[in-house]
Amino acid sequence: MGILTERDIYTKDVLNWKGVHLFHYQGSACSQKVRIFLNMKGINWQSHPINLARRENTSEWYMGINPRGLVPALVHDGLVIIESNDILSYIEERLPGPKLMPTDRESELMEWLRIEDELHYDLRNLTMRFIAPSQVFKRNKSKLEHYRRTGSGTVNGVADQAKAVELKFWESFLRNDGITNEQIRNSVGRFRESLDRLDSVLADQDFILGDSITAADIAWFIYVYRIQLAGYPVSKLHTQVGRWRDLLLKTDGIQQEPKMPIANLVIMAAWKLKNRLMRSSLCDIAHLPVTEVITT
Ligand SMILES: N[C@@H](CCC(=O)N[C@@H](CS)C(=O)NCC(=O)O)C(=O)O
Repeated sequence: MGILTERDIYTKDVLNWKGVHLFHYQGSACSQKVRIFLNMKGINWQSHPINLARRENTSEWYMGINPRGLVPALVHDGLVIIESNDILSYIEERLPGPKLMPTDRESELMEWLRIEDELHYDLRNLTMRFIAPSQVFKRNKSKLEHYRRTGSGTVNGVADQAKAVELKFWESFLRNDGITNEQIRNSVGRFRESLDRLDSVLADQDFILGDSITAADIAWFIYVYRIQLAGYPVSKLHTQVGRWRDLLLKTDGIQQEPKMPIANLVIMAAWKLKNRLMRSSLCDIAHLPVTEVITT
């Protein structure tokens, strides 16, 4: 589980914090997942917004809490937990509220969460190509150098491989001036394969593990919502997934969370119009046969 050791943490103040604190960003998919989880459990938590657009996630202070410089991060009674799926497991085990990770279906649940986590960079690719122009996301060399140097660089006391992967992602982004068409096609292909699998599971039941909502639904809902915003025609390609998404959208505790900030929606609408006119929408690039009307 992603509980950090004291050696990993440079911002020592948080070690004295009591209660539940979440570092998060409104438009971050992983933050949305954790917020929904906390909402559905009825847990009171203190909000610490980290503005990714202003790069607050790479400040010395925040990198002293999460050495990866990513949101979300949870602080509970002085313990720091990173990685959204580990945060869900921690909350499920240690905090009160209705159970959302059934132990009798643990291996299935963990398998869905593992696939979701593996697709995280694919989700990023689609977000950073179709939700806003690449300029919005780009970090120049000196920003990357600052990121490399900041924070402990360790997780559980050992050099953090995940930070190296982050750096590699951003170096590729800089080199290619954004996300390439080939990356998009690969990411769409991987999503399509997983959503086909999800579609067949949902043909016989309302939710991923059966009749009630679990962490698997929350995690996958956020991804499905996001790729649809990016222009992936969810309902056209995966009818059952579309039906399930609509059901979850009507559920208390979920509705508000995936919404993008208004300013981001305006940028996204203009960017999508341009992409559509230039024939470089997600469907054009990934050669998908259909387009979908996007709901926000
Ligand atoms: N595997 C991590 C991924 C976290 C992640 O990549 N978070 C994104 C937002 S969804 C982030 O903080 N990005 C930092 C950036 O854009 O600089 C998790 O599940 O928590």
